[in-house]
Amino acid sequence: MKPLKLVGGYGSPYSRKMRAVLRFRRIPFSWIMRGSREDVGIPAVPVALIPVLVFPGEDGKPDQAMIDSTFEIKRLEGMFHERSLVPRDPALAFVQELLEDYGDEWLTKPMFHYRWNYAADIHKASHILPLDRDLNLKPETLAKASKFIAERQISRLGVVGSNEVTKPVIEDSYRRLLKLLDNHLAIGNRFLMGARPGVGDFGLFGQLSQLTHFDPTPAAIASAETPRVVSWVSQVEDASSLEVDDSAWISRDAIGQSLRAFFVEIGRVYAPFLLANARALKSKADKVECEIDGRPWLQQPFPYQGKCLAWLRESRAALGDSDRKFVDSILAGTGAEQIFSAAI
Ligand SMILES: N[C@@H](CCC(=O)N[C@@H](CS)C(=O)NCC(=O)O)C(=O)O
Repeated sequence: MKPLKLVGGYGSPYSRKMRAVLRFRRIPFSWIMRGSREDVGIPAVPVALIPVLVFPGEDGKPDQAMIDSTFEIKRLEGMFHERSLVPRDPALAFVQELLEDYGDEWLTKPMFHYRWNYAADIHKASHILPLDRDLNLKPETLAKASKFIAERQISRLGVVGSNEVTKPVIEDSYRRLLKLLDNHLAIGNRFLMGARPGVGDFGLFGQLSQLTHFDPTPAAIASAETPRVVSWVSQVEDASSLEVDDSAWISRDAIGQSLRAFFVEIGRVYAPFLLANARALKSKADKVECEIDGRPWLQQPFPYQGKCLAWLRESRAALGDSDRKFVDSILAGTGAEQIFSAAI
């Protein structure tokens, strides 16, 4: 098979997630920076998002392009069986899915918040992102592009719910996540669920690739407080040399307090958001208003995250009875169980 193409950006967490996935899975691909001179002949996708994954059309058929890292990973799972990111045990696979969703959909809030709130972070991202597409930009063009991107992104802070009131909620949730990942690694774990990475690891990795290595404010917090997490992120970025087999996944009885702490965190911040967002969408309200971590939360409803809640519920419902009971027993008392039990 010809190599796939991954079209994305260095500053895009989901692009970094997919690149790390392809590297770990040892699937041949070429990396194309969106908007660069190499970005030619890529089939159109329904929504202008990155990363775009392009599957070569064999036997003269046209290439096929798709978006959305979660579904890109699923398609790869169907095509390639070695070095899968999904445990064979359906209950553990579900737990990975929940962790991936939290990484993709909550951690993107701290990522976007830090990048477009603090002067040093705004300056770095707004100047480097245009150069990633064209290294030879003239200074005047770069100045215009930086101003444009900074203004556009800052105007979108409300879309992820970042404002003066929610700032401590978002920042505290980032610091807690760093601490609980640090603790999980410090007690001898290499990845979230054993000695091999799953979709959950890559979900966290995508956002952390920016938070701990690119954006100055959150990167300084990570190196000062949890250097182990900074190193973990470097290791997940390219885990192509890691040898794995099925025994590398943890068994059900090895799920301990350090992993359970992630579900407590999900219950604390992500669950109330997901539920309030779904209720706002259902009632066609123009705002999501709720309380998260003891503070008022206000943002625009986010239709995609309404779908995330529905997909999580479907996945749990599709489990066999004993697998569902096991998942419920892991989530019981963490707060994350509300995602599945609360009325919308
Ligand atoms: N759920 C999607 C999210 C993709 C996404 O939001 N990508 C951002 C960049 S990280 C994007 O393309 N935003 C539009 C833009 O930058 O113009 C995924 O997992 O791939």
